[in-house]
Amino acid sequence: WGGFGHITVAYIASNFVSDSTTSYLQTLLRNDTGDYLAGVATWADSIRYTKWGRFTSGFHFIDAHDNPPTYCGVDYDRDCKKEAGCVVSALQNYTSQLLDTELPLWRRAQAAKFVIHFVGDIHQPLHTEDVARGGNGIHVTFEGKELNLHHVWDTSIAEKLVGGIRRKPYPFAKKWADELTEEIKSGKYAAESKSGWLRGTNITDPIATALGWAVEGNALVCTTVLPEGAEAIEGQELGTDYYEKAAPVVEEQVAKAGFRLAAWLDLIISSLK
Ligand code: DCM
Ligand code: DCM
Ligand code: ZN
Repeated sequence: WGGFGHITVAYIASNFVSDSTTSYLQTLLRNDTGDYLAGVATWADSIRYTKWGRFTSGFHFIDAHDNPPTYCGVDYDRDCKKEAGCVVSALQNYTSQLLDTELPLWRRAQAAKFVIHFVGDIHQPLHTEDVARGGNGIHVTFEGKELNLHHVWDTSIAEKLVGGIRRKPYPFAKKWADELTEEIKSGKYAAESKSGWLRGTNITDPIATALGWAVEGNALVCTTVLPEGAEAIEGQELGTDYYEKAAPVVEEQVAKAGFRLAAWLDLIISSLK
């Protein structure tokens, strides 16, 4: 996601974490305000193009070698690069660093920042797809603007849905997060979030947990991102029909990411005591 999506995911998570998780992470991240998660949610993107942070650039996604829209699917052994890693192995690695109380606090704070970011990214369907480098090589127009499909899913759909995100990302993300939090608690996501969103979440098996999230997002590549394949949209305006199917998917993936991030952080922090 672009910055706005990541900040929204973090605010949703802050609405669901337990009080002890909140105070633990506020101390670790040295921020005792309500922005302690949102304020670090985009840090991983800010370092990936720096010299020291280059090794993390492959951690934001997993390149599923499937064949949308005919076949979607993620296979950890096939798709997670052995040298560079992927978002699934990165979540496992930084979860274990956050759990490791022998590590210096600065390392564990850094691990927390990576976990907060990567739980967001793994829910962006095009971060679980190899085709055209996650859609970066698919050129489209959206509301007349020439963009690539990855950017449309990272940023443009949310921006059209919410508005104002360039001017004031934090307050607008907070407002969207509070709306999605209500939908999770008692609105359109209430039933499914309680029954299904945390199924398969297992702190003793971060790879299986993250892979489950990746598989679910990747299936959306076949149904909603590329329902007629890449050739059908290359060079085309995406249009109202496309947007009206995509926007609810972006919204639900952001909501799920925030809810699951809260559960994941609770599982990590509660197992430290
Ligand atoms: N980004 C950055 N530095 C760059 C290029 C992009 O920090 N040189 C950030 C800005 C966007 C994000 O990367 O918020 C795009 O997210 P991703 O590219 O992870 O989807
Ligand atoms: N990306 C992806 N899958 C790839 C390559 C890149 O999801 N195979 C994501 C990472 C960034 C965005 O696309 O969020 C832009 O990547 P880059 O800056 O590497 O062009
Ligand atoms: Zn990212």
